[in-house]
Amino acid sequence: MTRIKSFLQWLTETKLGFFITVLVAFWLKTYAIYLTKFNLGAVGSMQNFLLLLNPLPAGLLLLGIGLFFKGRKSYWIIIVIDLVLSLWLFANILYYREFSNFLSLSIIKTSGSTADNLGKSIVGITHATDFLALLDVAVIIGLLCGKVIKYDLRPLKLRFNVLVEVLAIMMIGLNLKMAQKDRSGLLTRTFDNNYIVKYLGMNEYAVYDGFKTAQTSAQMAKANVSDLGSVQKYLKANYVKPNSQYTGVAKGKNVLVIHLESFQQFLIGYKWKGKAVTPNLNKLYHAKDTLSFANFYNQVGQGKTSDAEMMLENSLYGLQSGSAMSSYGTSNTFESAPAILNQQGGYTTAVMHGGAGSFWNRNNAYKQFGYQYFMPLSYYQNKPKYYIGYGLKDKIFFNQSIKYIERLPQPFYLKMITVTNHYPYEIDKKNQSIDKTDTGDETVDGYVQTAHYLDQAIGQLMHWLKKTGLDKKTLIVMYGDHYGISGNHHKASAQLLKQDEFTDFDNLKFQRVPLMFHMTGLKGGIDKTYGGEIDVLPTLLNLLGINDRGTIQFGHDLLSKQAPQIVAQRNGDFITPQYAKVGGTYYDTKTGMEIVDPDKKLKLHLMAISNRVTTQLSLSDRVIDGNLLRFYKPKWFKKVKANDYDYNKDKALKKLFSPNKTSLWYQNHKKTTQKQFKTDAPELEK
Ligand code: GP9
Ligand code: MN
Repeated sequence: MTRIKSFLQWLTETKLGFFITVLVAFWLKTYAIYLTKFNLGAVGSMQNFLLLLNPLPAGLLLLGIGLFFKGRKSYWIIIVIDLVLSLWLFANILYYREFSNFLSLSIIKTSGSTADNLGKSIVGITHATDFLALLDVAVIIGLLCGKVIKYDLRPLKLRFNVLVEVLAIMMIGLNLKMAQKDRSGLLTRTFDNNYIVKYLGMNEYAVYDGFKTAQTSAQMAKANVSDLGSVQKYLKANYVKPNSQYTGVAKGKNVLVIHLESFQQFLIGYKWKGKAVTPNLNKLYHAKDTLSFANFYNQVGQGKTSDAEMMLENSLYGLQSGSAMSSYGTSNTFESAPAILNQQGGYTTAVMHGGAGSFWNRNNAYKQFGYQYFMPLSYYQNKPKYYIGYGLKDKIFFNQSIKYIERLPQPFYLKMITVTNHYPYEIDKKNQSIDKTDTGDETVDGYVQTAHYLDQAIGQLMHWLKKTGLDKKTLIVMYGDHYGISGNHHKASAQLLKQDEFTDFDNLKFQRVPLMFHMTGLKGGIDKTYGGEIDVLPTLLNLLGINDRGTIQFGHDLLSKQAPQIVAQRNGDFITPQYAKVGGTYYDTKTGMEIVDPDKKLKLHLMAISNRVTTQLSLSDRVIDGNLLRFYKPKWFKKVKANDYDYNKDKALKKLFSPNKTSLWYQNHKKTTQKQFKTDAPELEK
């Protein structure tokens, strides 16, 4: 008893005791708020441990500043710092509720009107429990004023105060190290701000983001109109005329882009134990009204999915490191597919994805792209059994998307991003309907299983499209975003392909992913032209008959007779129908053999291709890191203003569900088509 008493006395009557009280209150409160107010989704012991730990080092560092002061001042400085940190936490709670993202200085600086919008609705979105973020500060002030906490006017030793700060910095370092170990590329790839907060903490995120912003704005400040001039000059000199036979064949049709997660070309036609892994996609691939590309390559870098999206929406490459959508998606000017289609063809534009809206900074980047609707996970009913890995299982996702698709005013441009076929390729027993492969490589063997699941989900969606007649009004575009099996699995890849070996050249060819354009009446076939993700937008715009001559796009119409067929990889490697380059080595594409001693002429030729590839990549980088499109003002294009878009669920759905004569729902006598979606998803069985 006396022990407790003397401990309480220490807490309330010494300066150090006061400091510890404030620190522990701040720490535990932040942790409680992490768990209840944010959707950080910590899984596994390491993530949970770091989540618990991470408010502590920053608290120690910042509150510790107060220790350097003397007397009563020291107490009040600690309280002011605590109050500032707590207000920051409070503001984050509100901001997160609206935008599923964290506050950063760049957001505060660049989007005054976002803050305005928030300001207007601040009362509406505040919950009573949010004040938990400020409660401890109020209590401590009360205790101090009520003299329960007594001032201890003795100064602490300077050496001690410095030690506290050093300890805090060491803890931050250790935290960072553990986080990097658990999630490599955490700070370089920037896939999700949620992850940075989860691993490192909210204040660390703010610092990190401030640093990134300073870096990007320095680059931007250096750029000027003449940089745009050199890009335009290059694009003009290398212009590829689209194939006029295909111009406008899909004019006025809806466009449904289906993003096939981690889906590689080799899966098409692939059989395991006598069973086709992707029967539905195989059928589609070979259908007479599908234009399929057999030599279509992914060209992503570290930004993976987001790089694929960047290329498809803008015909701009991802960046050499990190994700362009994460680093530049909030601030850059773009001339993207949704905005072009909306302005030139009256399209309604939307993205649906059963994963977190903050991933790859989608909830900001899509606004800059001009997407009118973005329906991430928060628009869907979620249950533990519906969810795996990064989002809703594809069948559940499609099933729940019907009610939104059928309400979209037509013509629409809709992108649906699947996610079940994602590393580590795990799916629960009930959803397994093909055996795993038997290479013995754990990360590889589940791949056919999740791919098979994705294929079934696609089959179900296609069935619904047919039943509702929407297929006749829609151009369906399907593409695989990037490899599923990385270059670290040569042995298992050789086994899958039934080859004796798997060379670096094989790995380059492994980067092929499907690209299909499917539409009733389309003159289809399997096209062997070499191309990549950068080329999808120009090809699509030509099919839709939308003239975009002069837009800054690095790709070209894949159906063009003049297609140069040089496919760049983000690291400068390339492949053409004749030659390929991987690292420093050149290959003969047809034989897969190394070109050991090229003659002078060939050498020059290879160098020329290589130069062309690197020039193109660096010019595209310049467009993004210099934000060059802000200088580009074609007459026909109205600049996108991010603030015109609001992905708040209630507001968006109110608008979407107000009857529109051009929607499928309206045309179906104002009845839902949900029943026409047949699924065997075991999670939905009664
Ligand atoms: C998550 C998803 C995954 O939303 O799109 O991205 P990836 O890891 O494939 O880049
Ligand atoms: Mn992906």
